[in-house]
Amino acid sequence: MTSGTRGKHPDSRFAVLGKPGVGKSALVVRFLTKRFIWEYDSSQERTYRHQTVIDEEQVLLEILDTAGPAKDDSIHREGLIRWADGFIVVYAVNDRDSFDEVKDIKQYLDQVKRTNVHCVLVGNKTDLLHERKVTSSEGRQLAIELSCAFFETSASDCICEISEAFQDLHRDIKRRKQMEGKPRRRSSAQQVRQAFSKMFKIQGPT
Ligand SMILES: Nc1nc2c(ncn2[C@@H]2O[C@H](COP(=O)(O)OP(=O)(O)O)[C@@H](O)[C@H]2O)c(=O)[nH]1
Ligand SMILES: [Mg+2]
Repeated sequence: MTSGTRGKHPDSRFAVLGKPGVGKSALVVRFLTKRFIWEYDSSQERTYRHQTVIDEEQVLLEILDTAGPAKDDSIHREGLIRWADGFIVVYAVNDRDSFDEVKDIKQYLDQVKRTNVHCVLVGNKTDLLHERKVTSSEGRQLAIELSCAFFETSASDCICEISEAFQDLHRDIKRRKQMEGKPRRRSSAQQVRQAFSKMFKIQGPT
């Protein structure tokens, strides 16, 4: 979707997961184009490359909009989970089943990644006020339980919370990459101890 980024390594890779119909494609397209499109091919899995600015920094995001059941045990799906640095797990606030599926999805991510999973929980379709089946506090509570950030969105109404969810996930991933990239510095106390021990060995008993 973004020209001039071919061959460039992405700063963050996101996979968007959730029960079919919760609005994953709508959210992704809204984030990328600022537009809401009512119908998408629900069977199609797509990856987008998107150059944007987050915290005054140019970043290249790769976003995988998944299709089909969020959790299947196929090798293909496992590969996608390994590929991603972080996950946007979506449910629809008017679909209780999609909310109940979230725990299973997170468990599956933990199992495949076997490391601290970066994830944002998104409750979508908040514009459907009279159809709501999941309250905001239930969503927030689940996010705490799963150690995820939490946002409620409406792909049809507003872009702001959607952008925030994507940006938040990028920041989280960036923080971890910085921590991992930092060379471990020995404390000065440790250095002094090592110097003494070296001296002692050199002058040690004959
Ligand atoms: N009212 C409303 N409808 C939405 C919203 N997001 C998606 N939809 C609709 O929900 C249906 C499924 O959306 P889609 O993005 O294809 O879901 P996906 O299968 O999770 O990718 C489509 O008819 C969308 O127009 C939303 O925030 N509000
Ligand atoms: Mg879709």
